[in-house]
Amino acid sequence: MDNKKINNKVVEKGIRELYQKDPIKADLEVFGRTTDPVSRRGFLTGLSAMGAALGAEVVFGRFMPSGLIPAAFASTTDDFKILGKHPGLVVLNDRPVNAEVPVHLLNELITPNNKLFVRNNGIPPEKVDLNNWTLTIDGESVKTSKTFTLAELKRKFKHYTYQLTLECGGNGRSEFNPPAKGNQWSTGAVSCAQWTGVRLKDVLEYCGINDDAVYIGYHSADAHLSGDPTKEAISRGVPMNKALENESLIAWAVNGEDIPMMNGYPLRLVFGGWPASTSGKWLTGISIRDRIHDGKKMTGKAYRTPCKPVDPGTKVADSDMCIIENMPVKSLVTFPKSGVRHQLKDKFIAKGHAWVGDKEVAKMHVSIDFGQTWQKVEISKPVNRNAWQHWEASLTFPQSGYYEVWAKATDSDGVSQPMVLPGWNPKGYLNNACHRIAVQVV
Ligand SMILES: Nc1nc2c(c(=O)[nH]1)N[C@H]1C(S)=C(S)[C@@H](COP(=O)(O)O)O[C@H]1N2
Ligand SMILES: [Mo]
Repeated sequence: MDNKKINNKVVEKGIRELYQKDPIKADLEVFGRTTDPVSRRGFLTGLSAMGAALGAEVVFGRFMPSGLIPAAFASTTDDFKILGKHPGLVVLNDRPVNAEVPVHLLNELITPNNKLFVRNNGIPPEKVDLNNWTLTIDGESVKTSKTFTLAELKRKFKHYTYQLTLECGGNGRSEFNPPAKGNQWSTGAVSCAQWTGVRLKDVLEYCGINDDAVYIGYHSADAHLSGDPTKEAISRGVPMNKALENESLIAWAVNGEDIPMMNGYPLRLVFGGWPASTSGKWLTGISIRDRIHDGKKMTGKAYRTPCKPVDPGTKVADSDMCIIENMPVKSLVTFPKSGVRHQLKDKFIAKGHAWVGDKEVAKMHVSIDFGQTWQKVEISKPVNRNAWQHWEASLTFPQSGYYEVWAKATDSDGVSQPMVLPGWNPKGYLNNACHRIAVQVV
């Protein structure tokens, strides 16, 4: 759909931009929809204009929250190409390279290598010499520092393969209001591929871990954007308990192949369920620290949220920001593509994935009436810890018209996804609001 002309009005700005600035005003400008101050729902005159723009009546329009861009208009259409990646990836930035995957391309149970999103903080190494690539384990809390070649790593330690969910802490950032600086990810900074390597714990234990060990921090071969060789692009890590989990890997392969250059070739850390920024790419070193790792993007506001909730737009002191650990419960509708036309008489099949940090997704629900009612749907067991799970729903609609299918996952502690944007935070992390698609029933 053309974002510039909606409801026969030429909209000067993109609909996203309008809604980002002032959602209630945008409703009025675009659809003439004003908000009932008590119910916070749009008055019906605007809804019929919205229906006209969508080409069908919004059947459950009376339940539709105001200030919400219809999902039919909300998708982005820009696409560029990155070598070795699916042409459908959306490039958000080219220096450093950042690219996300449109949600309908994430339908596979195991994300293929050409659909692994790319999030670079610096400039990847240009040439990789496999025979001379080494990994050094050091730090205040290592018993004996050691350096391994790739061949030694592969020979000395047992190999494991796990399917692991990697999601950027900033996935979903584009929805925050006031906006947060940084890559404006929509929903596509997530993957779940099969990673092969050695257990981080086997390597650390081989070197010896002192009792005062608190954290591990990684070091990598990518360059800082400034080109200054004394600066690291990023150097993050995890507490010892996460480092010593069975599924925490030092990996050299993904889906049975070499790791793609952009995703960390030839060696990387993989910590499923944690902000993907902890999964160091182009890995050259791991320090066992006697303190919380203080490398680049561990301090200040990076990958941290306010320890206590704040009002949108609040300036928060660095000392009141807490490090993000495991990621919150979330799900996607990966099939069909938003905007699909569907025959009223047919069954409607929707599919997707759901995941949550170090826990399991226990329940999955979908709604076709903006959350007034939810239907419980099938969800699979994870193939291993930290792997995403798959859900499938078979739905029917009461009459023809415009609908949205919303999905909501609930984790093993009973915590569900919020329908609207969760706690605003200065850097726009952890948006796990429900995902939705538009359906035209004819
Ligand atoms: N060396 C290095 N590791 C890195 C990064 C980086 O820029 N350099 N980016 C991190 C961030 S912020 C994310 S979200 C993930 C992205 O992994 P991917 O690009 O393979 O999807 O890698 C992490 N590991
Ligand atoms: Mo990230």
